[in-house]
Amino acid sequence: MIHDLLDAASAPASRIERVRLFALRLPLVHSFQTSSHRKSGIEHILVELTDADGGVGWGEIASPSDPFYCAETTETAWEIATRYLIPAVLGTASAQPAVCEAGWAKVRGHEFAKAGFSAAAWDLCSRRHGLSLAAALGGTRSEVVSGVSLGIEASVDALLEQVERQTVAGYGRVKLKIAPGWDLEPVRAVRDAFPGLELHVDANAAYPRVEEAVEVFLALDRLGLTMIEQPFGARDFLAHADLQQRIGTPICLDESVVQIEDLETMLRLDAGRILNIKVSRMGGLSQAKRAHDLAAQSGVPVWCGGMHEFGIGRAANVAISSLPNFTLPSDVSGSEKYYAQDIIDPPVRAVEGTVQVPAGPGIGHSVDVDRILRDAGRRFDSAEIEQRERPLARLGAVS
Ligand code: OSB
Ligand code: MG
Repeated sequence: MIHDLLDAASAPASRIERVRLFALRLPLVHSFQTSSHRKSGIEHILVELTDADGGVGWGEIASPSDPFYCAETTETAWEIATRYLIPAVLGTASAQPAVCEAGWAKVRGHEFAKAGFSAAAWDLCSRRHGLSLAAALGGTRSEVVSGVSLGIEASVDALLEQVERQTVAGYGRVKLKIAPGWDLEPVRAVRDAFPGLELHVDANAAYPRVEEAVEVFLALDRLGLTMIEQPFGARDFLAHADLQQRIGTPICLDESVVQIEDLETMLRLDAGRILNIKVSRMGGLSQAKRAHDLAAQSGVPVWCGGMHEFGIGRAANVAISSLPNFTLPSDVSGSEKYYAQDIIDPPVRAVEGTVQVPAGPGIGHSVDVDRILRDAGRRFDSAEIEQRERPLARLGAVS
């Protein structure tokens, strides 16, 4: 029987006894530039939950270091995790995801921080019930089609070289980052050189809401793109709706959709016709599943976006991408596109642009705990704190 892990009553779990956090930095094999900034390495926070029976679950807080994609940073995630989320999960009766999420419900925002804890609870509980995370979430696919996301390069030639490299590696969909000054010329060049490639562009909210900006999108509309992702500001549903009425290419929203209500706004205003579901941006797997279900009911296809996750977050992205309405390629490219050595075994592998959904329990990969213990910078262990003074209950009091 498949337990519904969203329903506490049908999926019993014991309480969480210990939480550890590890801040880990990995170098990127190729530096990545978006409309806002350039990165050569990534620091994420890994969350380990241990329950009273010794069951363990892992999650990843994939917040960027700087508040340029959203307001969160690694620092704010660490603060929220240690002050509020750890006390919340230690104070709840069960490791069941819905119970943990209810435990921190009064904490507003901080979706990336919550998402790491949510994923760890899902991993722990699906393992406990002998289910793969994909099956626990309601996934139906045994493999997931992946695309790759390419940053802004120093020149059009350098970009063409990257596209060549990734198509040779087997990926059939490429997403290009665009920004004012880096849009029509590079996208046309890629379109001309790779006419059959499934191509889309992502502006990460970089365009002002002015008529000259719209001209760029009217021109991009003629290049046969699968979608144009998040041209305008996160709160600017109206600008997206106006543009969507003028172009045939579907607009895809990313930064704009943080809560289910945002998706409802997008649907009501026709501000986009595709949804990028990022587990981190939506505060975790339960919310991501809800967004998937609502989009499915509304006939809006979804795909899973990435935040350069290490293996733990990447595996959770593969699992959610196995749900039926993830009908467009997800950003779940193989680990080696970003990291020389991932922290899970085996790493995520894409063959001909396709990733197998693991059938083993939980995220379906083993976590390289020795490596994490060796290489992590900052760490937090609730067991050490409890031995010292047990301040957690006090810190958990939110008024
Ligand atoms: O908009 O998808 C985005 C990375 C950082 C911030 C925003 C985005 C991205 C990516 C990462 O495109 C793609 C990936 O993880 O494969
Ligand atoms: Mg995006």
